[in-house]
Amino acid sequence: MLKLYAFDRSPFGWKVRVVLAEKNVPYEVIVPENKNEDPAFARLNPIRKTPVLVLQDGRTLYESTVINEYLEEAYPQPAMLPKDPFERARVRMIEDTFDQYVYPAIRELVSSQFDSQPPLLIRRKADKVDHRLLEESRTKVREHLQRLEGELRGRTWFGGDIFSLADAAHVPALTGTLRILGVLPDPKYPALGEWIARATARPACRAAAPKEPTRIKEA
Ligand SMILES: N[C@@H](CCC(=O)N[C@@H](CS)C(=O)NCC(=O)O)C(=O)O
Repeated sequence: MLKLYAFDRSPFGWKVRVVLAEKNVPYEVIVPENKNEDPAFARLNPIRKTPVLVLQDGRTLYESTVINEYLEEAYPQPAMLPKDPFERARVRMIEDTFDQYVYPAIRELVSSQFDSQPPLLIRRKADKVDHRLLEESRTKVREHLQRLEGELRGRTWFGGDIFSLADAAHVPALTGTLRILGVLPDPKYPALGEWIARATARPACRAAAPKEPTRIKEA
């Protein structure tokens, strides 16, 4: 059986779990301990980040996008990339912008106003909030949501008719963190609201969700 080294609430492991569940691939989850010190974990991923996928023959893959591309090729059904070359590139572009830009903006939105004590986010008192970072990150997140809203106009999923690798990549933020923060749903983004309702109803998305979701604790 495949082994997935991942943390319950981490967005990159979560996005891989969505693809594994969509493709109905059996796997075992391993939560690494002391991953920064453990030489055995460094042999799995010298960058020491999760997720890591260990294949049945012991070979390993890391980087969530690469893992999901591997899963798409190794387990082609159901397809999570469209057939048309432009549409495939479009899906990859939307996925990549999550990893490179949306996730870092959300991380700043969180770190500017909360202390992290997993699974809790402890809201800081106003004088301990980094208001400049909060405003900057809020603006960035809104710009990304506006762009994603545009990508969904006239489409069921970011992949058009198919629930794609880009959809899987956005499940953690759109159905998780941004809902927990109260940023979504927002009537300004109706297509994203409908996407969230559809995504959260999917059995694979439910199966992939964290066992112990993040909660906010007011200071
Ligand atoms: N680009 C990597 C990012 C992976 C990543 O940042 N993983 C987080 C957990 S979601 C992690 O391992 N953080 C711990 C650390 O940086 O030491 C991917 O897509 O897999």
